Amino acid sequence: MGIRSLGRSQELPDRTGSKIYNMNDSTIAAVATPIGTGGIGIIKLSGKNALSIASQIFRRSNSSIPNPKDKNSADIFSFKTHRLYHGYIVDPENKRVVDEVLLAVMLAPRSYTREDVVEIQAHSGQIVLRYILELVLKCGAVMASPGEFTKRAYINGRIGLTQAEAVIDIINARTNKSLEIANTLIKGELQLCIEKISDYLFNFLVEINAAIDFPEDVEEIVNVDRIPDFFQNDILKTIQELIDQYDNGHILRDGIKLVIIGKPNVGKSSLMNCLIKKDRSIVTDVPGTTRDLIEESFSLSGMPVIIADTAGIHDTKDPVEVIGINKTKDYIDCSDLILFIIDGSSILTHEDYEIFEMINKMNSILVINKLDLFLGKHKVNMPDCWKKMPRVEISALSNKGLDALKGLIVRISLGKNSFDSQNAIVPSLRHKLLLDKCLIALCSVVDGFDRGSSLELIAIDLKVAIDLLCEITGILAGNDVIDQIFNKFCIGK
Ligand SMILES: Nc1nc2c(ncn2[C@@H]2O[C@H](COP(=O)(O)OP(=O)(O)O)[C@@H](O)[C@H]2O)c(=O)[nH]1
Ligand SMILES: [Mg+2]
Repeated sequence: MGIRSLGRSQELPDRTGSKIYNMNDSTIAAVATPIGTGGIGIIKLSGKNALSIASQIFRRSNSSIPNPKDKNSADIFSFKTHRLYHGYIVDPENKRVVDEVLLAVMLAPRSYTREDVVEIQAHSGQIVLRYILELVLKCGAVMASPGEFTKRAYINGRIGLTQAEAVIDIINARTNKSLEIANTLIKGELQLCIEKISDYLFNFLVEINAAIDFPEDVEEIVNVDRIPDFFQNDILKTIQELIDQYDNGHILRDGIKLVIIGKPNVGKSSLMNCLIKKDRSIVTDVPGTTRDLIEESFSLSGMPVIIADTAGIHDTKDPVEVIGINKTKDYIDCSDLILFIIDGSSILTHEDYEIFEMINKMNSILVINKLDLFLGKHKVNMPDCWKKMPRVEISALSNKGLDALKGLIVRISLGKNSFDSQNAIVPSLRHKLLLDKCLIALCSVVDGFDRGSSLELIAIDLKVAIDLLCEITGILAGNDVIDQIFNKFCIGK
């Protein structure tokens, strides 16, 4: 048996993730429901002292009148897990009843965070919820940071990182289709798929390392002379498919940003109102009515859309209009699709031409408005270069042509692909960028075998690929990445 040549083979990645976070000893608390008046508001506690903290302020109702002096009535430790108990929140300092509540204990590990959890369902009102939150903080809980409950679920191994990210997607889902995509991720299908690939690659790296370290012994056991078919066919193909799924499906989850632009009085605000089906923008025949940017969201064939009506672009010295026009120009740069609208019932002016120059080569649709005024009459005389733009004739006044415009927006945004949002695994942008890099590293592995590179070099690329996959699943995601992900959450989730 050969002597292990230390330092030559690639150090195997630590795939336990155990080093990343130390478990937190604190018990966290937050109001888990939105601020505002409503039916119920929930205060959530998680951590090893959740029960003892809650027991200091909760009095169980043995009768209809609470008896704050009755110490035994707060024996939360005897409560059955996952059951609701009726009682009262009592301020331990002045013994006053704060609210009538329902309380549930969810004992570890059968809870969202895998820690002991207490949920207090109070009446929803800012004052009462804040009062109860302050009481639990006084009794030893600490205020939860955004996403900390879900972060604990992840750290305690209940969910993978991609599933934790799906929780944000579920909260933010704006259409049924975006919800379907988030639900596939929360089931852990991406997590599982990436884990399977990285397990395979990990074992392959072990074999390569063995071949590097014990060249004489390993030949009979493993064959590392050529790339395995499974690697070439299945692994590379699956990663490529995941990347493609991002391109096909992310629009349905993330939505698109539309912007309506044009010179004054062409019907931008009228079109905005037609699309969102409400009178949001002021429509008048006075040029320069819309001076600021107006954003709204709506759903188009399951695709979440954010649309902006903008100030008409033209030469003006009015300082307010100038600010509005500059805002429009900035907004154009960060939008996915431009609706460039012109008045089809009148001749084009230098303002239309200037706008065309500004958006030429950008993703745009030419919307020729006021069809009711020019139907059957002369058509607007436009230069040939304009005709390359996809275009549609509409009347924002009578809603004519609106379905054609909507169809065009969907076709341009989603492409021709029919997409099964219920079953497709759609990685997020973070996953997709890591998968892109992983594919490059794996292609280098294939290339290395083709060119007969040394196993040491091949192992380096392979380890890079595994590390990138582990960054997706969270095993190797640094604290900054984890913090960035959870900072997108709201407090109380
Ligand atoms: N006849 C006709 N008038 C329209 C149409 N769309 C808008 N208008 C009118 O054009 C004027 C300017 O519309 P508005 O939406 O405020 O244009 P904006 O300045 O581009 O936002 C208003 O008097 C609208 O009623 C249309 O399709 N047909
Ligand atoms: Mg307007």
